[in-house]
Amino acid sequence: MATYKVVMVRHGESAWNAENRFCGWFDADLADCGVVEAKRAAQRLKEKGFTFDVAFTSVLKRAIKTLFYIQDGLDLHWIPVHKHWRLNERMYGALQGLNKSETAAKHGEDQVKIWRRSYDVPPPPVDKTSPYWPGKDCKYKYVDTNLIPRTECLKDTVARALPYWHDIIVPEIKKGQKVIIAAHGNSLRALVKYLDNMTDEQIMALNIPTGIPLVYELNADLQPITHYYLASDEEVKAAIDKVANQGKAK
Ligand code: DG2
Repeated sequence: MATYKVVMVRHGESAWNAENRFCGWFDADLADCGVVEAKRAAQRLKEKGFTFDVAFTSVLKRAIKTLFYIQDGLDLHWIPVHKHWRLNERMYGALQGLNKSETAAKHGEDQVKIWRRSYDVPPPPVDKTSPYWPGKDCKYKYVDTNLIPRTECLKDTVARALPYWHDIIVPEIKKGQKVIIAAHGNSLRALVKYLDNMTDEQIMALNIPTGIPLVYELNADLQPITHYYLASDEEVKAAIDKVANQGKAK
């Protein structure tokens, strides 16, 4: 019997997901289809009777807007929303802005898979003179610049997301608050790796689809009992395959 339920959702498809570009900390907006996915996520949650007391998201608008569409669909505009850079997407370094298929054609699909899915190999770092370096972005003006990454592997994302999970999210869960987390493919992979105690090899095969709520049922010690997506198996498989295939050369 689950003591707690936590819902995670990757934002709906962003403009850069639609263009198949590495996005990372670039603040891409939702694509039109991403808005549809976000509204559908709200509908899926409503159909299953979910409601929330508190929400957590990143400081990137694709996740913030997805969360808002979910709040809108559930008439939960009033709940507290906590936004934090520690839930941001993995910093994709010098790959940000590049097309994933073109990068695979240039460097090989194996190399792109390493950059996308290996646990501890980061992409090349972004140059501090690049427009994609977030160090001068006002979103991060209260963040110690030494904490703003120039690149991250998933291990780095785990290291910066977990303190937020433990210090900020877990106390809310333990108070009995119903929690939703709207974040990103890799910041959610970081949480899932931790929760499911996945090995560095197992996490390589995990792809999280856009806009489909993922429910984790936890026991009193916050150990996962089960998890499931709020969509049919076929729909989830197609959405996961779509993410996995983004790194293939065309
Ligand atoms: C994607 C994840 O992040 O890309 O940064 O390109 O979840 O914010 O759309 P998101 C990006 P992959 O790791 O799946 O290539």
